[in-house]
Amino acid sequence: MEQNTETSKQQGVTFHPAPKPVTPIVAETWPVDEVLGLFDLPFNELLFRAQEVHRREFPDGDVELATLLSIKTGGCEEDCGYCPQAARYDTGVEAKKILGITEVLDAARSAKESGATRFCMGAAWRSPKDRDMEKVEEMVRGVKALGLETCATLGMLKEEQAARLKDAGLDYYNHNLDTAPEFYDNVISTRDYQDRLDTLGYVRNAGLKVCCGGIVGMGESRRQRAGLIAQLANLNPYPESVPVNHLVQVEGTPLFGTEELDPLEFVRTIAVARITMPRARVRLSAGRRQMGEPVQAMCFLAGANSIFYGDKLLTTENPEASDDRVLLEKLGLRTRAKVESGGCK
Ligand code: SAM
Ligand code: DTB
Ligand code: SF4
Repeated sequence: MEQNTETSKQQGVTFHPAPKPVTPIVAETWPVDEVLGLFDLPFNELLFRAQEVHRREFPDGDVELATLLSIKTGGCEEDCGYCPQAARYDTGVEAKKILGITEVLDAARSAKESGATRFCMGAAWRSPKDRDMEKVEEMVRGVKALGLETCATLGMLKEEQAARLKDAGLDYYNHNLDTAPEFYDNVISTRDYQDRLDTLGYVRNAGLKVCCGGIVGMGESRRQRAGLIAQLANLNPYPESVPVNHLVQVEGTPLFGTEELDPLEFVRTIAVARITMPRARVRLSAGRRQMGEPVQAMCFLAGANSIFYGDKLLTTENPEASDDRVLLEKLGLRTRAKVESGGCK
């Protein structure tokens, strides 16, 4: 295949040389109008359809618990309008040095003891420097050796960095499209949409699983929410893991003060993600603390089957782990760890 032997440009997507044949990263499976048609369904009809897909694809109905650790906090040079870690916004987040291996492994061990099956390491970087890579690879090797699935989100990658992470034992790379292409310039100016697609292409080519989602509640229209989901669903193949974040409004960021999204619209977004990406782990991500139990329960009904588990996201609050255990128990939802170990709950 020509696209594997030389860099070429087709339909706005750059293909890069890869050692083995790969398929183009974008397909046209879900036109935006069709995705919008799902959003426009009567609420109960939409949830019914999402439940049908969810039960068919995930008969165990388990919920994955993923614990997040900020391995490098604050001081980021980018201008993402939602982000408390961007150095240019006065949000009270202090820039810190990269964590040491012991601290990371202690956190991973305690995540595992609490029932998490995936451990995600996040860094406030535009992209990792080569000197950072060795440290991150050591972390990945250590976390993997504990028997956890590994995930990292370090910003934009070069092709060889993706391959190095794969060699170290990384399972997933998280890199979000964040929003629809049409809304993107309202949120970020220091990297463009194509940069994100390029990184996702390198991640795929390296044989890593893709964790890719976005944020809703940033002032985008319903059509633009449909545009984000269409972009994700048209990745070829679509991501194995899809974090749907609700904007956490942080004082000092440009998006602070954005009009709040109707919670039912957030539930709709989860349902549409489930229908368009049937086998993906759809993760109810940032913003759960502000949602309360009834909205989260509706999100699980709409097809969410993964959460960030632990009292903190990267810099903002997540529900207490003990409250999450109570909620899952109340809803009769089993964790993936319990299902895989043959436990009854
Ligand atoms: N610096 C890397 C990057 O941007 O790719 C990795 C870390 S970054 C914090 C990971 C993702 O967190 C962002 O792409 C965004 O989707 C999400 N995020 C950041 N701040 C958020 C906020 N205030 N509310 C909701 N999601 C947020
Ligand atoms: C993702 O999509 N959401 C997570 C994870 N990937 C890295 C991050 C949410 C960050 C929320 C804001 C904060 O805590 O700083
Ligand atoms: Fe930096 Fe990532 Fe925050 Fe953007 S989202 S400012 S790249 S840490």
